[in-house]
Amino acid sequence: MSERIISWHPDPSKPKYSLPPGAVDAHCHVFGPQALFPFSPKAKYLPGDAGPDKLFALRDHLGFSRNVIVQASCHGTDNSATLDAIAKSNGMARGVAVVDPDITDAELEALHQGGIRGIRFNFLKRLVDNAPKDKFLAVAGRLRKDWHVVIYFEADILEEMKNFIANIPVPVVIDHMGRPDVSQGPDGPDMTAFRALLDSREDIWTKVTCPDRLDPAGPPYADFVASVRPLVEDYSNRVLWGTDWPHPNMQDLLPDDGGLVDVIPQIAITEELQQKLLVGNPMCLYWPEGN
Ligand code: 0GY
Repeated sequence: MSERIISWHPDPSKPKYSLPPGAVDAHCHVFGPQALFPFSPKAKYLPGDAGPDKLFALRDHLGFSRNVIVQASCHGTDNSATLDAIAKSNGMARGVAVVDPDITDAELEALHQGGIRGIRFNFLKRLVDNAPKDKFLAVAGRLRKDWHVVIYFEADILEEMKNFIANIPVPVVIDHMGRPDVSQGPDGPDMTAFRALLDSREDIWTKVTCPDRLDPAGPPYADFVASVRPLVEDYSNRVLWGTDWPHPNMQDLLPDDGGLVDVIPQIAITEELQQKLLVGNPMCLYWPEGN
């Protein structure tokens, strides 16, 4: 693996939709820069540099106020790049780490001081070599009660995730709704199973993100909108939104971030829903102390 992949749009459009003041991009990443923060030897992709300067320029271009930076798999369990970006944000970024389950309590506390508020368990075989549920549960049991766990899995393993999720002792955030097949529609088997999971605990949140990944038909992402709008309405206090910039592994599509923002008013059709999705809900999880 030597070629460094560029997966983000070179010139994203300005969204037509105006984000509410204080809007949080609650799912984004940084890559490197490699010279300062080398990628993991176990990385499954080797991206170009997409550091905090580029992330914060995009934040301002789109009209967001804050970022939640999720440690990407290409950096393994070394969270230095994520922590560096948070440190450069003037308090306007917080993060989600990926940790070795043997991490010490002191190291977890240091992550908290660095702005981390949760850890991510990634179950995608194309991104990680293994996902040991027993070790994940053990470390989840040692987290601060004001942290949460972010879980990334695909719809085909939802059933086998249920017991694991039921045993996590802190709130749970599911990335990209567990990647349903949105072409099945809002009442299809994938969305029905995902709703049942949300109904199993009141503290399961989800990111209603990634029309670009979930709807291969592309803009205007009609299947994504039809499937996700009812979810936003029925679980309005538990949904989050993010750009997913710099869009790991999306080099064949280069999603236009402005176009992605313009999907928001189609899935959250009232100002009240938009306020919860973009401000109230992410602030509750990541800045519970307020502004
Ligand atoms: C995402 C999706 C992907 C990648 C990662 O950590 C990662 O590398 O999460 C993916 O390839 O689907 O949410 O960023």
